Amino acid sequence: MNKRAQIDAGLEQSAFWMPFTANRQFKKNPRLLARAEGMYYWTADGRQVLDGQAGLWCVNAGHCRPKIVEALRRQAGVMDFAPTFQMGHPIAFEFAERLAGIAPAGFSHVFFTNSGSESADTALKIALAYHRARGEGQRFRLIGRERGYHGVNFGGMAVGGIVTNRKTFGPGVAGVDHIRHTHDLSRNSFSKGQPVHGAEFADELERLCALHDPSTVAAVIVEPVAGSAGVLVPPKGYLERLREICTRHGILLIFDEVITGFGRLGKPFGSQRFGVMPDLFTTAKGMTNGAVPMGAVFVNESVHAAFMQGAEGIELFHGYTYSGHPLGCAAGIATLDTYEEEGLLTRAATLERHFEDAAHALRGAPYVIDVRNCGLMAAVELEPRPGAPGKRAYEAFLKAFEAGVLIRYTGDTLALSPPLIVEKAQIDRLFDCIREVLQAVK
Ligand code: PXG
Repeated sequence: MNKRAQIDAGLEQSAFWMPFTANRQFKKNPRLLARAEGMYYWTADGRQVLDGQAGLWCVNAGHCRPKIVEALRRQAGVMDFAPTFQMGHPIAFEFAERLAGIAPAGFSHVFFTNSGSESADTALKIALAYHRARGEGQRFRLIGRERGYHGVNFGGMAVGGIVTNRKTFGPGVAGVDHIRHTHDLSRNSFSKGQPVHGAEFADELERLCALHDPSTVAAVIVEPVAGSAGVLVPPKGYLERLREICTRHGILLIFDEVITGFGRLGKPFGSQRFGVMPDLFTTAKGMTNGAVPMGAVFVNESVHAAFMQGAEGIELFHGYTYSGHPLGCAAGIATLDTYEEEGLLTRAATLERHFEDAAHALRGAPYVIDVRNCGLMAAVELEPRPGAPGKRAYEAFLKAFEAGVLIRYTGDTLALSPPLIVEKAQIDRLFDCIREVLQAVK
């Protein structure tokens, strides 16, 4: 069956096993996007849809930006692929240099991956290998956080803390533990920006260090703002305290900046927004504006230096066929050009107040039990429908889509993360649409 005929006939027999999707439900009633430009998608049947989630938290400069499209076209005709194992090609070096150039001071090197999941697993492996290189191979424990999301590969799944993503896949990686999440509705609901209460949740790390002995702990990984779990903003003082405990015990602190990187919080990276520096951080998504799957792990000079000692030879037995892929690098360089020309890595800061006011104006709307925000990320948490958790948010998502607005939902939380080119009127439309939709859901 050709594509058009299959779409006309419905997708129920389609070969595509869709990720993180209720396949049978979706295929009975598909929602197909066919085209995109700037702040908008167009559906296969020609409706315009405002993108309130930057694709999947990745299209930070908006869709189909001319420079990126042109760079991809050009590179595809010049060199499609070249190995980066024992060989090199110039734009991989150029892109790494450009990335280091916008990173916080001291982050001198990047390791290329193809996704956020690969970045998470790469960062964890670098952390383990780092300690071993320094004669501390007994540091094998990895600590994550409840409700954390670090992708779906074994390492990231193990340190992640979203139950549904873990429960079906066996015991996972040995030596992993978790600190508690920072969500505290009873004390912090309707916080604007960083909540006031909860810095003490970081002390759980101290408790785990006492339990396992700190000399066995290699790394702690957290998202500066937890995205997938529903935009959980770190309480004031919390990240500082994590940093202090890690430093005191010689534990590496990894920030997962797959969502918070590339301008989402009003600075190039979340660490800069919060003024707390990790030792390594992971990125993907906005790195190529979502145009090519690509990620990177940034490491600071002292972590990198630990590998560059001793006899010469392969310093890290790790890498992917597509690490530093020419198309990804071309798209990435054009993405950074676009970000820089349009000031997008800091634009969220200038819109944050408007976005915050628009989000918090939903306080008092039906079912809204919390609104939280940071940079151009916001969440509207709904009271779950009794006996049917998640259903209300799902219905809100469907109705918003019918009304021409694309928003994410996770559990009973609606999440907003528009492209960073968003205009104030479009921010208003996003939240107005949610208000209307909430009047209509049951
Ligand atoms: N770390 C973080 C913090 C992420 O948000 C990943 C790692 C994994 O990235 P890849 O590229 O392997 O998918 C992510 C991905 C959502 C949603 O709306 C979030 C992500 C992916 C899909 C949906 O909750 N984040």
